[in-house]
Amino acid sequence: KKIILLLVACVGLGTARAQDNNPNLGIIPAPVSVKKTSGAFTLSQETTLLADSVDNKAVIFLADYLKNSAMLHIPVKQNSGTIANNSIVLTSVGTDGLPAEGYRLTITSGNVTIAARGAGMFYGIQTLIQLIPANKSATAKLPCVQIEDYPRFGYRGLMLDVCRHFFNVQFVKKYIDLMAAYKFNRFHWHLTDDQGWRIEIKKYPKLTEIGSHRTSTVIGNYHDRTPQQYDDTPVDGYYTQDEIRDVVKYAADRYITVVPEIEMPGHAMAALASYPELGCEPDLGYQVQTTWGISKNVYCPSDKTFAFLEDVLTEVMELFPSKYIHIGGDEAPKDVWKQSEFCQKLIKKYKLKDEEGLQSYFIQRIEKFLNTKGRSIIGWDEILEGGLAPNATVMSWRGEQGGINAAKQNHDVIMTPGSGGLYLDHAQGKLSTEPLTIGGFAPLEKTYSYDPTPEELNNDQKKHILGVQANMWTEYIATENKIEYMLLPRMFAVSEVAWTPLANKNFKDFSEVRLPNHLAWLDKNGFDYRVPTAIGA
Ligand code: TNX
Repeated sequence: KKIILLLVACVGLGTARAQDNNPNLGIIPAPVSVKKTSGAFTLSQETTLLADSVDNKAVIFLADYLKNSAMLHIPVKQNSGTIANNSIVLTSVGTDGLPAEGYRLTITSGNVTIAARGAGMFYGIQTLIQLIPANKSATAKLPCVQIEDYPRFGYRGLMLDVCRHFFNVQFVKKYIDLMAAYKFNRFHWHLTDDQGWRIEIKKYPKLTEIGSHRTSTVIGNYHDRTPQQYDDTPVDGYYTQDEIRDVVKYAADRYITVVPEIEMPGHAMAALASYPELGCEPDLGYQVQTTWGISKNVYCPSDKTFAFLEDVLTEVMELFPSKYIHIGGDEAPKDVWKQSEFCQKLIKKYKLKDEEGLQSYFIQRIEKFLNTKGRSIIGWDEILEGGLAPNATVMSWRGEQGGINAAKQNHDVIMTPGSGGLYLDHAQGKLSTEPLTIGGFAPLEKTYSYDPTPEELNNDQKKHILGVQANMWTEYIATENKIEYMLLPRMFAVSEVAWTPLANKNFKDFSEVRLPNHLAWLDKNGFDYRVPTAIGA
């Protein structure tokens, strides 16, 4: 019996993500500055939690965490100015000179203090949580330390494609929980595509009646990896507007903005199947697509289509407070527009150069609509073709060149190149031993080593790099377990790309010293993940 108890105690300690003996205390993403001092703070049921405001959402998050995960029922008290020993103090005092989203966490043997404002308080709390053993006994010792920390980039994103396969609200929240714990702040929700329309739009019920159902899937040999396979499992599902509001609030409570993506003019088959009049050939018999890859059918740039998209975006704006609305823009073949008399007339009428000019006209018209409502667009880097919309932010996915060109034109950029290891649908190891993936290779070290600021840009241009994002496309990911396997631990690497100053990044320290405790924490919490191996193994 004693041996079993001892084992349990060891496992308990192992689940603290922090490590006393590591200069970064085991924290991921590695902070800006960590100065260890001697001694420890004892966290217990007698500890008090003092805050400037008891209904601050970061403060509530900590109290809930202590109650649910650390079994410490510690009510929040208003800070009256006198601070007794054995308190956790959350305060805006002492934040002078802190950059946006930053915090100062000081642990002495007497008290824990987090000085921060807004999101910074939430991130200070996330760091503190990493220092608390998850299944601690009645008390826990936290190492004395002074941490000053703030992010390298303001946009720290993760994308989830819920179109190719659908994932329910509960799982989306789990994804958001992971993001919050590792200091991501933008959840890019890919809601519409050829293979499924996943957001309820009241004015156009057929989008979900028809567009959210796929009868079967042809698993093509997209990258010559597999013989053609046929899967007759139907893929159905969409989020009601109430569910979306719930997710948006859940994310906001964790300082995460949800950026919705409504694809146009391509990746629109599910919409065309629902409302064929939005295509250039309404009698063609559009179907929700059952194969992967690029569809040659796209929205027709007609007044009907613009009225439809404005209606859709109006409902989208009511649901999502995000300044940015992602309008897609990628992979829109121009063959149909080339052959359409209507499109050719438009090109003449608006004195456009060609079909690329027409796509640029399309995106600019949508941008104008969203700008008048106080919103801004993000588009995939194809929106550079034919000329950028005046205020557009570019997501550079086909390498960095699109982002470089956009920054040189004084446009904001989010770097998310597949070639930089940011495509989480790419394999993490030897194809022969990995589960089926789409092609592409993104081992942990490659993801970790990515730097979103290309040498070629001067310092002013670099300011346009708002940040970085990793993408989870789900053609070959049908289950929650597989998402976790593809996400973990690569998203931890992405968190350091997005948060940690370049000078503090160190793959050996990350992977060999700090990561094991985080993997133990994943084990403890029942996540699937890929055990890291040397590159190519
Ligand atoms: C390209 S990245 C796409 C997606 C696919 C992905 C697969 C982008 C803007 N478009 O439609 O799912 O590749 O890796």
